[in-house]
Amino acid sequence: MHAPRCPSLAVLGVLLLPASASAEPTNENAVPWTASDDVQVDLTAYTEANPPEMNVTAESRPEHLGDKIVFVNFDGADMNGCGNKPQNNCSTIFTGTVLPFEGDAGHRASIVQVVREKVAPFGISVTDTRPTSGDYDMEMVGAWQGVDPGGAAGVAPGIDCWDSSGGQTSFTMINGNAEAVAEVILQEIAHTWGLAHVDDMGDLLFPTTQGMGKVFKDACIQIVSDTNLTPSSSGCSHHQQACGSNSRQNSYQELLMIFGPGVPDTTPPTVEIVEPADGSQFPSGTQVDVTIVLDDNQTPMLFTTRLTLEGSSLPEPQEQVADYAGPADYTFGLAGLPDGQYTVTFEVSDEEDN
Ligand SMILES: [Ca+2]
Ligand SMILES: [Ca+2]
Ligand SMILES: [Zn+2]
Repeated sequence: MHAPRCPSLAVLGVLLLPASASAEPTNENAVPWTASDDVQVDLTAYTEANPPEMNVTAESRPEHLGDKIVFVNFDGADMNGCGNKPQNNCSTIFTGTVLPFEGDAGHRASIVQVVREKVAPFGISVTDTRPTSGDYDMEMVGAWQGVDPGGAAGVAPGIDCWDSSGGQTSFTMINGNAEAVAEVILQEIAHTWGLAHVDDMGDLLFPTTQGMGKVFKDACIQIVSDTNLTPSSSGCSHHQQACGSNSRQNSYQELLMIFGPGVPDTTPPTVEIVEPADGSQFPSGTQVDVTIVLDDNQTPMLFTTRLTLEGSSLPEPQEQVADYAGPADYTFGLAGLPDGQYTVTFEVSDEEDN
């Protein structure tokens, strides 16, 4: 069970009234309710078959946690051969249409969460919303319309020593689990920061998709020129500074040199119950639709949400914990409740347990 240290909270009181006057109060409480020993609380909204309705709130983000902004573009774009700057969807690699990523909001947020975790030590922030100004990298994540990428999982315009060219466009063409997609994103974008391929399956710069749980390793590793792992060297002086050699790379230390240390997200998320109003009363047997708005300083965000339903008709509070992508609003249908007075509480935490 997930227990947020400092959760954001929203509380709602709801009253279900009996349809007729025949319902007898069974205790001395002034609130009429029907007691039962086999209370069934049907939180249908929390089952996988009945996911809550989601409405994404599109706002201009992000808060800039680090100076380097990575924009993960899942929405597709028509690419133009105008260089490699993201601002006008420029790319010298591909000038066709990148299709929208075939993955829902939850999958997209899970991918970004993995990318965020792996760049957390460095001054880099990650968003799925295009910045309205300033310099940023753009990773196009999606299939190329009508083009077979020839087995390539991703592609970048080249090795940009010290990220001296600033923001650039690169591509991830595969789909799969969040870890697999995130690792391709990170390798392509790391090339546009100056990192070369290395001979270590545990490093994100290993030249194939073999291996899992890769990180930017804090170790000097042999640079290689191809997937046959042919030893090589690179002209970027950050290799020399980190490892005293042009033929070895310390991915972790070199990113720290280029971007500085990470800036943690300390801004807690917010949750607000917008429907129904506190103290609302409903006819007996009504499904009560509860709509919440989840928001955070970062987007996308995987929110961990805890719903608690307490009521005089329930032998004990009902509790459900689940993850939802946002910022967005969700509607939960509370159905099958006996008459009574209920309190619905939502607690929410962000990816950093704020
Ligand atoms: Ca660059
Ligand atoms: Ca936050
Ligand atoms: Zn590569």
